[in-house]
Amino acid sequence: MDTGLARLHTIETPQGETFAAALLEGLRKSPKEIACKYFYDVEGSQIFDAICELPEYYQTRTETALLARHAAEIAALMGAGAEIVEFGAGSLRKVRILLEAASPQAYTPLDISGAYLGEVVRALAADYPMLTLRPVVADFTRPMDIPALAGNPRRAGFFPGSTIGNFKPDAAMALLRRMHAALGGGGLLVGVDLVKDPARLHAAYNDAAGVTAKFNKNLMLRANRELGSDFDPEGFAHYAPYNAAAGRIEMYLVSRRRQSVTIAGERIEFAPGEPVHTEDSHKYTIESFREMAARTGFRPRAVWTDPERLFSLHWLES
Ligand code: AVI
Repeated sequence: MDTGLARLHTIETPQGETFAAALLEGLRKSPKEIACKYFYDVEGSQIFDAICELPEYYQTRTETALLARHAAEIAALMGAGAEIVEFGAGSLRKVRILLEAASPQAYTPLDISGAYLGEVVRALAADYPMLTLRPVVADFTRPMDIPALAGNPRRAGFFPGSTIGNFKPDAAMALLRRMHAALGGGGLLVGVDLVKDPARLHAAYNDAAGVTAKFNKNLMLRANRELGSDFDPEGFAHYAPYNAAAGRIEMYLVSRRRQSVTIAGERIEFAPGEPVHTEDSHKYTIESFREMAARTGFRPRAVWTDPERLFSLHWLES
């Protein structure tokens, strides 16, 4: 039996892949960019949790309802006594539905933010005292070798929230291939946001309360906190249009004026109106996602969607 003090296991990222190095590399480019994985420090993860509660952000409640409605079927596909491996675990809320329905032997949540993972795992451990919990701090955009648990239970992957959409299609396929390898023959349950009315998509990333803008700007505040840089977040505008031709939301921080910022002793200049690309959020049709997944070693099997076809859940077999 594991306790609430489940220790964080860390899969190290390669040397030199620090936030400072990645930030400077992205801001020296033209056009400028910051990788979206850097959104998720403790503050950013908490702001993302607030996004999930927004009336405009239909993804979380639609996916949660799908999980609840089809939990028994999903549990049967995962099989009893499995090790559920969750990629990019975040708040660990959705997995509770699977923990109740599938009675896994073990749960291995992977997340890039060790501090946040430690916090949420403690709460989960208190509620599931019989579950073997093995939180892993890992960047799943890198190769991941998750050590086997004693008894080598069958793995079932869980990748909710349409995080797959934050990767360009080539990178998404490479990621699915890495997951296929990491699951060692187990299946993967993946949540995928669907193409829909552009106005609905636009509203989801441009909420009235400004929480998504705060999430976007947290990248700069994080740099100020961690690296002592001097970004003025008011000097940048949140801009998140839907590119219908590419089927994706594109997120930017746009400089409102000529300004410079000093990061780790290096001065970066911003022209008025200059964008910094911070995220893409690709939307798929059910068919286009299944076609893509079929090219990564998985066999797409069951798929569930809501009556409005806002969101989809896919069971991919190895
Ligand atoms: C985590 N990911 C799937 C979210 C999305 O919808 O692309 C991140 C996000 N960005 C802005 N709002 C939410």
